[in-house]
Amino acid sequence: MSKLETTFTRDDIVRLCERVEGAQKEARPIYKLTEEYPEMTMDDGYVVQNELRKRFIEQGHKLVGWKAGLTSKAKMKQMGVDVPSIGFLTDKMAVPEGAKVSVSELVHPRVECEIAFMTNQDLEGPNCTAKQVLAATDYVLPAIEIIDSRFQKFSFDLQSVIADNGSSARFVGGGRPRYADELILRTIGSVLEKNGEIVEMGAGAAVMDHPAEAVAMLVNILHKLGETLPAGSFVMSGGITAAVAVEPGDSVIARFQHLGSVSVSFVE
Ligand code: 0L1
Ligand code: MG
Repeated sequence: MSKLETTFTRDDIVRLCERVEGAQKEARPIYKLTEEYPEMTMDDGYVVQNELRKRFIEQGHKLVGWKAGLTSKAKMKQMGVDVPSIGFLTDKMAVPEGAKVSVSELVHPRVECEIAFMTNQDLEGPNCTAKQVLAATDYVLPAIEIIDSRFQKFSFDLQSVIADNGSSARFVGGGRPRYADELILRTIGSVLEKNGEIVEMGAGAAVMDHPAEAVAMLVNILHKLGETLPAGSFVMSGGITAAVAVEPGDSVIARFQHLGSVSVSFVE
């Protein structure tokens, strides 16, 4: 059962959900939700996100996993926040390795390199630990997340971002999946190249000291939402570095030590 406490009425939730859904589907920037609801809380943001997830599932989208966001200091600094967040991932957001992504379907596309986890056991909060996450991990793989803040001129705050499903837009998994116990995820290096130039680099420890800590955090937030993480979930642990803006014509490749690389390019 959800433990969220909302200040919103049912009408507020439906109206804000429809606003976010319209912005996502029509690639149309909107004002951050706190412009209208300055007292909006993070719980309010998750209530709107839950409604969006329900609507997408009713429309036939399949929930394939979750993403932890704002889990590295570089990302938090870039966005001016100090708390991580979570969002859901559906089959409609998945993009094959090497694909061309249309920028005209997005508002402010940016890319992040992330370590993703594929689980093989259910995980449940509120006290999930990184050790439990690793025990429930089938394998890890490299991923690129394409985030897309739908808010005008990036003028957003955490509450609005959470309602907007943590800026989730597309994701690409690939590279060389590996068993997590064969690797030291804290020290795995990652380099993000755009058009052949290195634009960001970092290591797994940038994500909450260990990417499995970010997944445990995600499971504990899911408990608040009244959800568990089922076996067979794809979970992205959060950008290792700051996000990098992309435009038509750009090609991006994320290279990971021991995990191979993932690439994607952008067209009009
Ligand atoms: O994936 C994430 O780190 C979430 C980012 C949310 C804020 C943004 O749009 O950068
Ligand atoms: Mg991310």
